[in-house]
Amino acid sequence: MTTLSPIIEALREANAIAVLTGAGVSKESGIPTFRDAMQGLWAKYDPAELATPEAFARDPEKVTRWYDERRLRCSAARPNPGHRALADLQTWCEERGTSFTLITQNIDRFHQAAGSRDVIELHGTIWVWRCTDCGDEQEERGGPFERYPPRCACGGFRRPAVVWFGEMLPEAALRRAFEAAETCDLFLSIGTSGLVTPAADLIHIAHQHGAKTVEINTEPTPATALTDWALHAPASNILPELVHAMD
Ligand code: BJW
Ligand code: ZN
Repeated sequence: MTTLSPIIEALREANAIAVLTGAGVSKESGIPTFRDAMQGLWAKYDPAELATPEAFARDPEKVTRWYDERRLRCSAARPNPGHRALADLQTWCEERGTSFTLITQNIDRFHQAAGSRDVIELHGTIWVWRCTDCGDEQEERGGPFERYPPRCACGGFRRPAVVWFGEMLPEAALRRAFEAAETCDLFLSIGTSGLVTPAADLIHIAHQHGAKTVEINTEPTPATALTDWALHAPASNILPELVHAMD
């Protein structure tokens, strides 16, 4: 396993840093990763079969109950030291005039709660629910819904404003993410399995454009082979160590 010192040096020397995060970053906040999410009553389902427009059309009650359970779990959870270290890294970059872009696939908004600014959300957020008839969006921070699916004032069903399989990612977010991957000189991929595109393409794009790449994950991933440095450890341990060693 790589030691921290070459990565610290690369962070210090970079002019533009881009970071992509996935579910592993929120794991130590008590949020199961996407592939761990099927617990209790949900154990018999495949997450890829609930996170689709087809599943919602077939059984909107089941799909919205699953998402609401996850929303309430996020309500009870807090950002962890890994999220806070990334917010500190952004501040460190701003003070030195280094460009910093945080791109996340997570829908929990823990990066923002930890103090990160201008986060690019590729897969939307579980806190906003959109009417499938009139498009009205509402932030939902309260307790469980009264009925499933929740209804809009117009009578339409509300769904979480997340991106399901087969749906397009928000255009502006995706454009900014590609631009950051193309122009950075250091790309960090943290806590993501690298199985879901187009997010999984970003590290390859950064690599093709000459950026150095770092992976932080408890397990190797398909992207490990192309990374310059791989740290196989929990993000909530390694990120504070890495960022605080830079002071
Ligand atoms: C730790 C740790 C610790 C643990 N510290 N690490 C064939 C047919 C149809 C479509 C496709 C197809 N082939 C490809 C596609 C495209 C499809 C896709 O990629 N499918 C693959 C599964 C094959 N992508 C899409 O459909 C996207 N849209 C799109 O491409 O539009 C154009 C298009 C349309 C139609 C056809 C073709 C193209 C949309 C993707 C949307 C993904 N949405 C989800 C659900 C969001 C809402 C929700 O949460 O329910 O986003 S899926 C899910 O995966 C979620 C995540 O953001 C995303 C990524 O997961 P992530 O974050 O990597 O988590 P995990 O759980 O996979 O991994 C956790 C990692 O953490 C692991 O590596 C652990 O080791 C590690 N870890 N603890 C550090 N403590
Ligand atoms: Zn409506």
